[in-house]
Amino acid sequence: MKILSLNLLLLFLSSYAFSNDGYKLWLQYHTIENPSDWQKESFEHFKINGSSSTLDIIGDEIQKASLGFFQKVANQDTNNPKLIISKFSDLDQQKFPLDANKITSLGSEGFFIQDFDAGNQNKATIMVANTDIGLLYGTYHLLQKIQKNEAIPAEGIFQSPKTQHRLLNHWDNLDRTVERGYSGFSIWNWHRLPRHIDQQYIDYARANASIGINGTVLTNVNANSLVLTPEYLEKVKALADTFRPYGIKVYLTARFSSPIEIGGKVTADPLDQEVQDWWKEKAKEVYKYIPDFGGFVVKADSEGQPGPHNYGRTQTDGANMLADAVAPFGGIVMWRAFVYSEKTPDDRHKQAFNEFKPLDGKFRKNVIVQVKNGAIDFQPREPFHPLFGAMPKTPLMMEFQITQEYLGHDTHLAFLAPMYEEVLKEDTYVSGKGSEVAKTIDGSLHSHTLTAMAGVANIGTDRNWTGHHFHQANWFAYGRLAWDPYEKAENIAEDWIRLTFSNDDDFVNPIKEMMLNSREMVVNYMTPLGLHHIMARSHHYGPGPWVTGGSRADWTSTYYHQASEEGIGFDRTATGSNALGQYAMELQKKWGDINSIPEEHLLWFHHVSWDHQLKNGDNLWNNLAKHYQKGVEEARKNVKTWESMNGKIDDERHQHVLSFMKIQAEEAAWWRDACLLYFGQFSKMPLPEGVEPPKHDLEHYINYNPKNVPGI
Ligand code: BDP
Repeated sequence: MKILSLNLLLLFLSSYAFSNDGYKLWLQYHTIENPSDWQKESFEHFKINGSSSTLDIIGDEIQKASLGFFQKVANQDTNNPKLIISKFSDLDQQKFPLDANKITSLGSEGFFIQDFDAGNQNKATIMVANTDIGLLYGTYHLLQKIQKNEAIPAEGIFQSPKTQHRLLNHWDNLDRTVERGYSGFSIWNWHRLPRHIDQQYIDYARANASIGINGTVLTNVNANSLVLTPEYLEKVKALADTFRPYGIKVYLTARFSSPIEIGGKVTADPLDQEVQDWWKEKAKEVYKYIPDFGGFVVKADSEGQPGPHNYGRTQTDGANMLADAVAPFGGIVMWRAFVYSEKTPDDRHKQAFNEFKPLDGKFRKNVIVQVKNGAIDFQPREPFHPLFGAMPKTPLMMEFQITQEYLGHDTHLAFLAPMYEEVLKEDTYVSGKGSEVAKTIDGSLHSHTLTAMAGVANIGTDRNWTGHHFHQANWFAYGRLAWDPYEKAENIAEDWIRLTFSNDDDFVNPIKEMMLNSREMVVNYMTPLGLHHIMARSHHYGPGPWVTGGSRADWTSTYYHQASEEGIGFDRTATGSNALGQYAMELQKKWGDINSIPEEHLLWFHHVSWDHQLKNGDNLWNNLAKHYQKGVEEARKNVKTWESMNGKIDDERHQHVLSFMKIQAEEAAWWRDACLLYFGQFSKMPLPEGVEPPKHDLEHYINYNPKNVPGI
């Protein structure tokens, strides 16, 4: 009997060890082999000064971590604590004298952790902050350090976020579909709210807090004014109350025509007094429900959304009206610069710049202009948006897309930190050399105090949140870069792997390399050498270089690649649309010259003949074909690498990722074959050696159209 139960126990333990659905994200708290005395002691004797719901969360987190790390229950020890977590104001400063100025400079979200030795009695690790939320961030930081088996450096850890508002943007609709969402439905169950608070809301807040995200925009930028009605504000309040102890504020998208749709007004003209008053009253109402409501995000005059243009007004007229409404309550307005129209007869690349640059300095103090990383639309690679170097008098925030609308949706592994990093590091030259985009985002370049970053979320009801297990890393990476836009993609990848999977270097190193190369791999098999927007129509999944015609030229592929027998690429130099003229002279010179432009941007800015010789001495067509082939080979290699990791992590996640990687390898070939067949009609050149011939003819690929692709 005893033997049987022991066997059962072993069976249970082994199936537990080999199954992991990924729900716990990077908060696995897996067992630490050979923990140090310090690690164990801190958990056996910790003390939290004060009481609040946030401090309770800290206590719970330490318990969870202790059980996971050491299979031990952690204990509060008020007499002889080895880990003291305290607001500075609650710390016994006689025992632990700290530099008050230094602590003040942590601000409201920073933390300080140091091993402190003031004689035998007072040896302890101290974590201090000015607020409970600072302590929560400190706790997650410390627990992550422990999980990674890292020691606290002698000088301590002194951290505070470099941007003020670090937000997820959910493109979630009230019916729970998610625009460009590939991981199930929206996690906001509006129908059950406000009476049912799902555990997932709490887990969501916890995950975000653990990487420093402090705001969430609950609703789609293609907005529904219904969310501003009392019925929905009740629901929004329930979410805000749930998130508050985790330091997360709630924001909503404001549909510009709301005064008409839910206010009974005849106009939404921003200069109309009644409309202005309506928004002021609406803001007052929202703040009654949610006193710390963050503010509004607005998509106006873009892709059919209403906006100030409907009334012949400017983007400033619209933004400032909303800003005035939320200002008395400390709210902000994030006004999107993603404004373009098929009726404007100019390169789509140029339109936002042309519209916003003249408005520099004309926005209210609580407005920040939200700019996508590139001028077109979240492509696998885009040059940075020229607005980042053009509006010194206006706070600008970065909008990254975490969900992979144009990078293979949920099944294609693409670690996005290198892409984010690439843009943040670019020099705009707006204030001379050294004007990196990151310095605009953290406000340091033009001394702005209102700073922010937004990431379009990739989260849904899938058990592992993000579809592909590795796409959790993109949520994680986004949070880390919003906290510190100067962070290195490499460190982020390594941390994520260690926290999520394993500390085994034989796993960490090859997988880190795979992750760091993955975005470039996707560029190779989708849009090498500066190609862009050649995805299938509407759902953007799979290749569609043949997409042409229809209601809008700027939603077709032929508009962007301009392929003909003469060559390929969009001429954005002075001989073409001159979008290049929107960048600094230094860049105009470098990028304007076909021989000095980095090849990764070549076809973005130049129309290039097929036989043009690139730096490696080979012609454009051969280079293009080889990029496609390389991408396919890398995707196949990843399958092998991942297979060789069998047994190093739990089977469940291993199998899940493996099947996705096989899809990716297959579809990389789909991309290569379709694009090379299509472009080959124009180049009329044979495939170079080493590039596999396509499996089917072009017709086959044109006719292949996957049905019911999610996320539209
Ligand atoms: C594009 C998407 C579209 C979004 C739009 C936006 O295709 O679904 O609504 O961006 O950012 O990438 O407003």
